[in-house]
Amino acid sequence: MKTFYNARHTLHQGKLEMFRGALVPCFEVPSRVDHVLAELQRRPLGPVLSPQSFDDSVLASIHSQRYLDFLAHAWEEWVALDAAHAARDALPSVWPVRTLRSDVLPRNFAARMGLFSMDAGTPLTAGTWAAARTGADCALSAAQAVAEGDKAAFALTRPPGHHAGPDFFGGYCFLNNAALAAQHLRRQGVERVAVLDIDYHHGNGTQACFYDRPDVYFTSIHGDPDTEYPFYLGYADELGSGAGLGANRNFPLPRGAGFGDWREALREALQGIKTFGAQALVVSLGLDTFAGDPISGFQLDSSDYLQVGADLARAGLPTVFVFEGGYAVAEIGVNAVNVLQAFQQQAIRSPGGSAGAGTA
Ligand code: OKP
Ligand code: ZN
Repeated sequence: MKTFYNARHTLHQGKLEMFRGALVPCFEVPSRVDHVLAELQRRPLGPVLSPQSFDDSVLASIHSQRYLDFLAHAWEEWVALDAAHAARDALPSVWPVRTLRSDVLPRNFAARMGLFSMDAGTPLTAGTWAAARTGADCALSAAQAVAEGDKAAFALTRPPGHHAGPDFFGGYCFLNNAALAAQHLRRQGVERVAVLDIDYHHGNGTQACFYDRPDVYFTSIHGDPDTEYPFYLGYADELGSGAGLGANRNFPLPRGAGFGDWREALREALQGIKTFGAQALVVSLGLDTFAGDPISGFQLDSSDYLQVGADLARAGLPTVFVFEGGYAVAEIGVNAVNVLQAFQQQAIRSPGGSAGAGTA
C-alpha cells in the first residue's frame, strides 16, 4: 500500500503540556513518526509519497469556519500580543463551560483559545497550522487513492486528529484527519463509510463529527472514559442521535485489559461495521494500546499487532489507515508496520475478506 507522508510534521513540536499541575515535556514528539518512517524503509510495504494538495472545501465541511480561521492565524496573534511569546507555546487557560456563552467570539486571544479547545495539554506552536494542514492533505490523499481503487493506503502524519472536533482542538489534535478521510470518501461517491478507532483513547472528535449522520458509522475500542482521557465521551450507551441513531458504537474496556478482551471487542466492532453495510473503512491507527505505552493502560505486545492487521484485512473493505497516538517511541515503528504489513499479507491471501477465500 502507498504511504502518504507528512514531511512538515516536524514544524509542530510542542515543548510542554500541563499534567497534574506541572508543565511536563510533551509526549507527542516528532520522533514518533520518524520511527515509523524508518521501519517502512526496512520492510516492504510500498512507496512513501508526498501528499497532493487539496483545497479547503472538505476541511470546511468537517470543521467550522471560525475554528479554521482561528487555527490558521493563532500563532501570529499570539506573537503579536507580546514578542516574548515567540519563545513559548500557546496553551489555553479558560473555557466556556456550562452556563457561559460560546456563541459570542471574544476579541481577547486567551478567551478565543479556550473557546476552541478542550484541555491544557495541547500546545499550539509556530508550525502547528502548517503541520496539521499538510497532515490533512495526507489523509485526503490516502482517501483519494482508496477511492480510485487502491485496496489500502496509509496517512503517516502528526499531530494526530481524532480528539479534534468540529470546532475545538485538544488531546494533541487540531484537524480531524480520520473524519476528513471519511468525508472525502463520501464525496467521492462511497455511500456508506465506517470509521474504526483503535487508539487507546476514545475518538471523541470523530464521534462528534458524525454523531447525527446515518452515512458514516463510528466505532471505537478504548480505555473506559470513567478513568481515562478524554473522560467526557466514549461510553457504551452513546449510539448516535436522530438520523444517526444506531451508527455509533463504543467499546470501553477497563485500564489493564489484555489482547484477548481487546480482540473480542474488535470482533464485535467489525461485526457492527459489516451489519451497517460499510463499503470503505477508515482506521484511526493509534499504537498506544501497547503494553509499554507511558500514558496508556492496555497490554498488547508487538506480535499482537500482526493479528490486528490480519483481523482488519478479513473485513474485506478498502481501508484508509490514519496514524494517531502511541508514545512508546522506540517500539512504535515496529508496532505500526506490523499492523499494516499483516493487513497487506492477509489481504493478498483472502481478497474480499473472510467470506472470500475460506478458512485459516
Ligand atoms: C492523544 B491520542 C498525559 C495526560 C493525557 C491527553 C492524552 C491525549 C492522547 N500527560 N493527555 O489519543 O493518543
Ligand atoms: Zn491515544
